[in-house]
Amino acid sequence: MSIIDDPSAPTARLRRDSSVALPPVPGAAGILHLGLGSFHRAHQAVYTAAALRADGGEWGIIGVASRSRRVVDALHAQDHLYAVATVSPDGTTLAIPGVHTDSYVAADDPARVVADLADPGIRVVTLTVTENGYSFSSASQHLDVTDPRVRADLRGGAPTSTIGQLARGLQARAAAGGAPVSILSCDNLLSNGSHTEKLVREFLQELPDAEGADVLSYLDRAVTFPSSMVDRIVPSTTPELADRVAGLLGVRDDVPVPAEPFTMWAIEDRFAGGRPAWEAGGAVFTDEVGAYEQLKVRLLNGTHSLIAYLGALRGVPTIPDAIALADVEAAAAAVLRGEYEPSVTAPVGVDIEQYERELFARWGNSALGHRTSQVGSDGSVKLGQRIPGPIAHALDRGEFPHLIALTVAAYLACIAPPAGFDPGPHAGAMTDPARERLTAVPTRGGRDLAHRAVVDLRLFGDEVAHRTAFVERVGDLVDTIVQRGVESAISDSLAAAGSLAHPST
Ligand code: CS2
Repeated sequence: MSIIDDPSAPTARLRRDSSVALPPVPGAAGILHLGLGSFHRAHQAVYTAAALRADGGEWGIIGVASRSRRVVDALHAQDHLYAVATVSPDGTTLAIPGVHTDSYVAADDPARVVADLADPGIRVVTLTVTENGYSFSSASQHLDVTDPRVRADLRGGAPTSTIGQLARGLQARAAAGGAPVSILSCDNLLSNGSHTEKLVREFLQELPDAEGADVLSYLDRAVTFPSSMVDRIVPSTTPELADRVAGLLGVRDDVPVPAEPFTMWAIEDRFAGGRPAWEAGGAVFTDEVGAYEQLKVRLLNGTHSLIAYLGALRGVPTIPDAIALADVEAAAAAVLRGEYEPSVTAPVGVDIEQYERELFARWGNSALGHRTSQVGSDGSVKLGQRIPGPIAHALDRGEFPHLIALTVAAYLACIAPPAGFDPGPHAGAMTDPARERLTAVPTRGGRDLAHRAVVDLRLFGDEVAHRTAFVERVGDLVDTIVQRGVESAISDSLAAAGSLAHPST
């Protein structure tokens, strides 16, 4: 029975005057956050709550959603309170971070984003806008100045792209006195700080000198872009979770966030205008963020992509369902240990073997219900972060990354299925910004499709485009998936990689 039909279900909303244990009202906002999705609310918000408990300070968060009103409306109706539900097979525990002071939708009030960025009270700007939110062209490896939103932002008016918002906001901040500020990317990108800085600078360099030059020298003086590695599996919220949370809280929360127990945040400690004591929540401040990012983006995210595409093609809805299939688990173990691990150097104090064991337990968290379609979405931008380094690393050592080739083939079979091939509903539910470009012209066979994706569209950058044997292998594996089924493609790849069909976990 849904709670809506249950007469004993709570109808009052979670609010400051609810009789549940609540954190104190946060101090004034010192953080502006772009991307008010579930991940931010289950990750940074939780660390910020711990920092405020331990150290106080004016580090409340103003949350900005790009277009969707759902979360913003609910937060306004709930005094900006919501629950984070930590979900595992052992049960569900709730925490209410209560760190947001305000929220709004950028599309409704684009000028306010610029004004908030210029406000000297804001000293840290954080981003979770996904890999797809940076207007980065994998083909040119620069800011995508052909993107209509970037072009409009360059012409003037209130900006709508994230990079445009940051650049125009920093321009306004420089003009308003130039208070120091840090921009902290919390997305799964390698070197996410310098990546963001490069794109913001490229935007400013496109402006006429009179407009851009002062801002660039302000950036040199008073703005930093630390890198950070973020990690916590956060699936989409479901009505079932909202029911469970209402049952536990005794009041209704329309926007609870489910998350796994594991959480990690490694941050470069370069903050121009101060920062919250996030270490109180367990964040690690380190000079080795690059090593943490590589470890996470390759071992966790790269393998996650393979599990998602193979799982979807095998017809299963969730990551735990997928990893429970023996051949998918074997493929995950083979790509993780044989193709990703050799390409990374573990940060000091991180035990790779333990990290890997934990990964299998995390993917297997059946209570979480993380969907294959969610992890498989936006593969064209996600894989560009996850696979190029490991492909080059393997090929340059005379080895062949068979399971990474399978990842790309399975991705293509899901997103651009060749005529007559039905990849199933979970692949159909995946969204991807390259779907149209991939399917605009009919392709003749797997090699043609692989060539279009990797060489013509440069989805994974220049380096991979020149690895002809890799591109051909991807194409052949697409043909195998289409003609003989994904199970055959998995067993061929495992055999070629010299792995057993049984995982060694
Ligand atoms: C996932 C990530 O959707 C995806 O591509 O690989 O969102 C993953 O769950 C997180 O990065 C875990 O920290």
